[in-house]
Amino acid sequence: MTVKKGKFITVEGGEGAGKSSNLAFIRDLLEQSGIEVVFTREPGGTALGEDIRDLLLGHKHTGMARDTELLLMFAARAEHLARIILPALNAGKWVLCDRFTDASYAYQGGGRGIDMSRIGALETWVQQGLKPDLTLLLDLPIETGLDRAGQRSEPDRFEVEQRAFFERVRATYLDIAQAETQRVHIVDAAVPLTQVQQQIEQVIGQFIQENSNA
Ligand code: Z5A
Repeated sequence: MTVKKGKFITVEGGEGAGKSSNLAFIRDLLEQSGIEVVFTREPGGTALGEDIRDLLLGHKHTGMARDTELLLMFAARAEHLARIILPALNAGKWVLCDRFTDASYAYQGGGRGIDMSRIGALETWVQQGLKPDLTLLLDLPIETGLDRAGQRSEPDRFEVEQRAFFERVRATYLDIAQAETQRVHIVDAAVPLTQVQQQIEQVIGQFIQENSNA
């Protein structure tokens, strides 16, 4: 895989954590510092990836096997890396991505119970060592997140899962954060939006300072 020059930032979290509410805020912070940002999401980010997203989130294939779900996530990711993420990083742009491989560990590993080593094998194959430089994990209690998410549109194929599923997703995210303290920063997402954004501003500000001349 080609050596990258830009920085790769991902945002993760459970249901209703506020990713959508905060991604534009993060993009503004980066752009205000003169950084050229490519803003994208997973699953999706490419035409093929968005088609895969429809298969994954829609209700046409409700009984999809968990391995199929995992492989589709990584198929979309391979396309995303090849067409969007790597070209942008190699051109010196920063990439801001709504979810990435931590979500595969959390949802397919923690949530669905797929062995983490099998996810790791796919990660190695598809990413060949590429990892985000910074990950913001928006964390909040399951009840709060589900209450917030419930006030929105019709639930997708993941949002209809039981509470225990989301507890496992959250626990896996927190395990990753504990194991990778340099990369993953936990943001308390249960507090009002202005306070969430204060925490984000601090982490992003420091990251820009450390990397703007890199
Ligand atoms: N998935 C996977 O399984 N494996 C993978 O590898 C990948 C993904 C990459 C993609 O959905 C799904 O794919 C996801 C995991 C799975 N599962 N689900 N569902 P997504 O990421 O596109 O959708 P989502 O997770 O449901 O995110 P969302 O719908 O965009 O929600 P959100 O961005 O976290 O929340 P929000 O829309 O910003 O906020 C929710 C509501 O709360 C909204 O009304 C806000 O106004 C409100 N809100 C937000 N923040 C606050 C605060 N601080 N206080 C009060 N109210 C707030």
